[in-house]
Amino acid sequence: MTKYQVPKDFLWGSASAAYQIEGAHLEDGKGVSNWDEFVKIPGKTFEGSTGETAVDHYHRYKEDIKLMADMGLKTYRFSIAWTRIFPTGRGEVNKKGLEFYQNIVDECLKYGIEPMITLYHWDIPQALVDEYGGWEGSQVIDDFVNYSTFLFEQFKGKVNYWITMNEQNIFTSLGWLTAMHPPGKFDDQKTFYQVNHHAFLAHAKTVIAFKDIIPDGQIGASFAYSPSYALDCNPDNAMSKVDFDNLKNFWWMDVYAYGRYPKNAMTYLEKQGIAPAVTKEDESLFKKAASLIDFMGVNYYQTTVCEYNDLDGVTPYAKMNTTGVKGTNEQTGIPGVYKTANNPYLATTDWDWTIDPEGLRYACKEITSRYNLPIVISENGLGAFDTLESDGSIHDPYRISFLEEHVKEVIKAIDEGCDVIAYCTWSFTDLLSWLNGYQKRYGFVYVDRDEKGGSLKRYKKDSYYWYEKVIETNGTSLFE
Ligand code: GCO
Repeated sequence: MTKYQVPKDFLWGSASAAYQIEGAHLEDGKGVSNWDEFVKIPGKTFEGSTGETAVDHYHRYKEDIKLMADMGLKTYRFSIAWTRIFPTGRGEVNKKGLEFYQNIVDECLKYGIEPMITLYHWDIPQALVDEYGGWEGSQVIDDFVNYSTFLFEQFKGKVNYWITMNEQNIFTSLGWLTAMHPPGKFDDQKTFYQVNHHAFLAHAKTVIAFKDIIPDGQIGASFAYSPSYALDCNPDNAMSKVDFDNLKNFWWMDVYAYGRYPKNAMTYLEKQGIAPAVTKEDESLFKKAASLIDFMGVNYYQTTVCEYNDLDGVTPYAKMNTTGVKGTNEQTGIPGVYKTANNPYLATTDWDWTIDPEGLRYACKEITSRYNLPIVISENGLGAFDTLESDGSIHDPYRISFLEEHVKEVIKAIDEGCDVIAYCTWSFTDLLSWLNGYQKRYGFVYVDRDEKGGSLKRYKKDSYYWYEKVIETNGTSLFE
């Protein structure tokens, strides 16, 4: 392979999630999810934004997928809402809900777009939360496997790429540690680790069942990976990086890829009495699933910097990445990237997320060297304020710069031996940001709406045409 080329069958894609795009939150028999309830709590979402309408993908999926086809998109990653299939989590199937996703898959296949299905993107049936606490109850494992295997049977022969969990580290952290996501619990560490253990078991049993139903399919989990850098060469800071990685990164990726928890982190949690109870059967399920997964999914947005925590000297804490970040205006020309007043060298998004394109190559190389697994970059994108011009155009050079810098790093990672098989931007159309409403736009396609509604009309941004060219030239246009 000559330098800076990607395999001809590389999957240039884009991603979405059911609750963030579909709307029709109670239409055609769909059941109530935890998010349908959570958004009703005053103050939890930006200006009370909800996914009740979202960007109406439920009714406009043909138009959206046609826009994907016109772009030349190779894969579309989307999630299935559990409550459209089983409105109360299990039992009678909602045929209209199933039909919606069959139509999406058929529409993709009509244009030669590879469907990539995420089984769980944070919207658990409220009925299961009411019945046994959702992810807190061990029954969720069998209910999730029942839901997943039903879908495998429905889509075998049509859908080859599957993701079990989307950002398990995020939905559990925000749900049980920060109260920002359902069920809105704060610092409930012991439950947090037990909930994760249930999710790991649900993932493992699903992977094992998958290989019996779709043996030639590809399956993995998507982890929100923020690679860590030690603040400097001070051994205390280097050690805090090791501790941070074991507790905040490898805690998930080691279970997915090795089938076991990282030992140092487990020891640390056991000393605090908050470690999950792991049976021999659990361990053998984890190991079997780890031997079967086909890729590591990575949602990448930023890196973090680790410094010794002189408060208690044990729990590492991550600081905003204030060093070594090249994303300053001058170097990447990303006008939308602001430097905060107290961190003149910090390059961040409008929501203070560090911009560090090389961090994505770091992530790919770390995964390759630690796990030697193929990689699906299942999310990477820039949430920003976009402006719809009077002529219907949207000029988003900051998004083009952000994506260009990151895609170049992916191509360099491939050149250095990383087996990256797909790159999915977040997101194709603008959509609902869980906590930041509709103002935080990620799409190649602008959707005319704000927190109060809108025409929902679609408009191609400049970045749409940019990505069309990248796909057409299989990435070589970036190095011309
Ligand atoms: C946001 C986030 C989300 C996530 C995605 C996680 O701003 O709300 O960026 O959109 O990226 O849902 O998988």
